[in-house]
Amino acid sequence: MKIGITCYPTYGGSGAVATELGIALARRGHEIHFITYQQPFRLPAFLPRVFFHEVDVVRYPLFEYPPYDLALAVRMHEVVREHRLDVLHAHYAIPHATSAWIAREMLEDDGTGVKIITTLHGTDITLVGQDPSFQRLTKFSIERSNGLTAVSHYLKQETYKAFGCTACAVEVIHNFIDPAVYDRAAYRPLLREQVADGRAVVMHVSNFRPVKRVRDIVRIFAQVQREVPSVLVMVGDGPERVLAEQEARALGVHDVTHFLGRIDAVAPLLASADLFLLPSQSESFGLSALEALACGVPVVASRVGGLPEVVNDGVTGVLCDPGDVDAMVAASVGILRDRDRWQAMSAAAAAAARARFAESDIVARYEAFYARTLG
Ligand code: GMT
Repeated sequence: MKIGITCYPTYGGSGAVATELGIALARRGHEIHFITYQQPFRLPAFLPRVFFHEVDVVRYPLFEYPPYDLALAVRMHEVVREHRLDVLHAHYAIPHATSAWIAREMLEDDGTGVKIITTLHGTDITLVGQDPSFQRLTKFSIERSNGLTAVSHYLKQETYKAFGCTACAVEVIHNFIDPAVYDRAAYRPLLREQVADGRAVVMHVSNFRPVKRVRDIVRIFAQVQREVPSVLVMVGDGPERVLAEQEARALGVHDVTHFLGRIDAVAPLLASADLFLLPSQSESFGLSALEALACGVPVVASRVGGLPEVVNDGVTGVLCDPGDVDAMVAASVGILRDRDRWQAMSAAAAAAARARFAESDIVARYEAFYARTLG
């Protein structure tokens, strides 16, 4: 098949999933065309059967807000025509599904028959997409897609609840990991050797948006390190990084908290971690939690959204109410202090990630979904 993929190319779970899906599909013989404003962050420079088409947005004095969604639609239209794409796969509804719809309308007389598949990732449904300025357009774009997938059962239900499009068949296809990449045994524990000095490594990876509750992470860690000698490693960057740094100083743990900034390849870091914290306010799936589990890292997270579909409470990690810092401290200390429990959880985490979220199984489900949508 010839598949166009549009996603947010910068740091974030939906861009990571879209890119890794494209790479895996190309490995299986499909031709993949990424259409976006920047080379996706997890896309290496050259791969056979993988192409990148940059969307250029013209700057014009009248355009206080340059219309990216229109430029994207035009680029999609061009790429579909030139490369005879079968599928346009939009990751994150706003504005990608809308631009795909415009492109398909423009192609109506060309006989290309391109189909639009939209994958709903999270805040496109739970937050931004429901804003009154977007709600009707999100609903319209969802309803006009030829195929819809959601990354969790929770998100599928939220889609029906928020948009009432019960006539849409939303297929749940969970996110995935490559077991060869997210493998604790594959990496030398450099981080452990260089920063931990015999202490436990507590880790968080995200884009530091308010929904991640990054200050809670520092608060949890500040109490945990009093009970278990440990260091906190914060990977990523975003609007609340400064607040997290301030919190670390205020709580006197800045010397044992390491902010590493944005790092593309997180698996080698996760392979050094003893515990992963994800105390988000909402999370439709929690790709970073899955990546941690696959590396044998038990996860302490919020019992929200799709996280219970990823973390098996009491077996591969512990789920607590969002904002319940004390419960998360108790859960973290309980895991880190008991070596036998940690070993059991770590092994269960790596095994569950492989059994339920292996790349080969999930990518095959996308292939089958494309084939069904194309009829
Ligand atoms: O929906 C978002 O907020 C953005 C998106 C992203 O690009 O990071 O995150 C969502 O998609 C990820 C990949 O499917 C999921 O793992 C995240 O849980 C989800 N984020 C939220 O629901 C807050």
